[in-house]
Order: sequence, then C-alpha cells, then structure tokens
Amino acid sequence: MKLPLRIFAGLTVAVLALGLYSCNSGSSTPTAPPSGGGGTPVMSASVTATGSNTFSPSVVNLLAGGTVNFSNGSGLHNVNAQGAVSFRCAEGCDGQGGNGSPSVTSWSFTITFPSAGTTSYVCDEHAGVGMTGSIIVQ
Ligand SMILES: [Cu+2]
Repeated sequence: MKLPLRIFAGLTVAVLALGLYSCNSGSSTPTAPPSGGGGTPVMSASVTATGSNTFSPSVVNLLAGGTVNFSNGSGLHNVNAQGAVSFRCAEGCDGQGGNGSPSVTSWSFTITFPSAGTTSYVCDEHAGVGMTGSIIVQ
C-alpha cells in the first residue's frame, strides 16, 4: 500500500508543478502597450490623405507650437478644419492666396498649432464616408 501512495503523491506534485510552470510562462508573455489616441505628443507630424479616403494617421497628439504637414497621397481631397485652429487647405489655403477646394494634385501644406486644444477636420469630398481626423495639442 505504501508504494502506490508514494507514486500517486509524486504524480500529483508533478502535475501541480507543470500547472504552475504553465501559469508562469503564460504571465511572462509581454503585454502590448495600450494604443490609439494616447500617444506621446510630438513637435512635428505628417498626415497623408490616402487613396482609400482616410487620413493617416487620423489622430495626432502634438505639443503646443508643433507643426503638422498634410499631404495628398492619392485621390480628390482637401482638409477643412474647425477648432482650436481653423483652416481649409489643399492647393494652399483659403484666405492666404491658395485654394482649399478638394484637388487631385499632390498638394502639401504645413500648419502650426500654437496652443493647447483640439482641432477636428474633414475632407469635404469624403466627410460622408468618414474621412475625418483630429489634432490634439497638449
Ligand atoms: Cu477626400
């Protein structure tokens, strides 16, 4: 009777040890950091209007005084912004000698965001299909 009990006890310990090992290896797997909208603010960023009618990236976290370069990667787009900073640009900007209407050319312009606040923007041509974005200045 003693021997079988010892074998059983030994097996139990082995199974428990395996179970603990599994738990340990599971919890040691690196966890991905949270993403999306909580990025570290930067002094300069680039946003591209894409051929799939999106702005990439659609959310930028910027430091006060920072700049964002908007450019047209492909398609008929503009950037119409309302908020802390308001502008409407494509081939240059309305009110600044340019034309902010949607354009298929490979336009590019840079906007400075001097102080904290959020600016939301759309592409006038594709606002209805969700071509929107925002600049969050901290
Ligand atoms: Cu567009």
